[in-house]
Amino acid sequence: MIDLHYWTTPNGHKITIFLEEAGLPYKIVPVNIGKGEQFKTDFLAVAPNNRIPAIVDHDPPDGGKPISVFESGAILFYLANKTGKFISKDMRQRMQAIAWLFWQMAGLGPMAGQYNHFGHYAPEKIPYAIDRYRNEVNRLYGVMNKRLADRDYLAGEYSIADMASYPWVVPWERQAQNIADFPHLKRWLEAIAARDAVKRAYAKAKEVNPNPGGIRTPEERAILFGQTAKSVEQAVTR
Ligand SMILES: N[C@@H](CCC(=O)N[C@@H](CS)C(=O)NCC(=O)O)C(=O)O
Repeated sequence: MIDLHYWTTPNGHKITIFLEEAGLPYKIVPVNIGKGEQFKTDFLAVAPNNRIPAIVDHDPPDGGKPISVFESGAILFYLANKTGKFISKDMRQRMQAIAWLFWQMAGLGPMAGQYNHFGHYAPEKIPYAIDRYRNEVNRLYGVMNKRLADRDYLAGEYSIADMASYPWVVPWERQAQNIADFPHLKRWLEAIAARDAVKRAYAKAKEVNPNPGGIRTPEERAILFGQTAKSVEQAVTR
């Protein structure tokens, strides 16, 4: 059994998609990040960066004691290795999936996250920051669109690279992008959306958090946008 420490955000969806696709048994441990549950001692023991997602696999492939993994890219890589699914055994293909997984983790996720912050949450509208991140997300969409012009999925076959990127393209409107400008990306998005496992993953999110929709209250803002080294220090001594 796998415990999935999870909240209903793009990085969380990556892992429910994998688990549903692979048919692995899992139990969701909700971590409501708007309420500050990411600072609870039990969660920090598996996720020292106070960010979801994280997993604890009670049945690891080496037969040893439970293993915990944080960082969504590392979790996808771990699960792909554990199951032998959604990553090719062929070295060249495998490296494509890994490169695109890293690309999502280092590029699309952080840039779209920063756009979200400056475009939707920052108390002042700073045109330079908004333009910078909207343009960078636009460029990254262009990179994916070009990549998908002559192949179905980012690494050729459907893989963990697609599972990492898909939840970050679903909210394209909120990222001030127009999916119609990216026809290959649009086709890819629709193909993944049509998968039963992906539908199940998003349905699971609704069960866990029937009222999603971002950061609304001053308390939520303080928890999510007021973090410094002190937040981490205080959390471990709680
Ligand atoms: N690089 C991390 C990023 C995870 C991340 O940013 N998670 C957000 C939700 S999508 C979170 O837990 N935020 C809690 C917080 O900011 O305190 C990963 O991919 O796992």
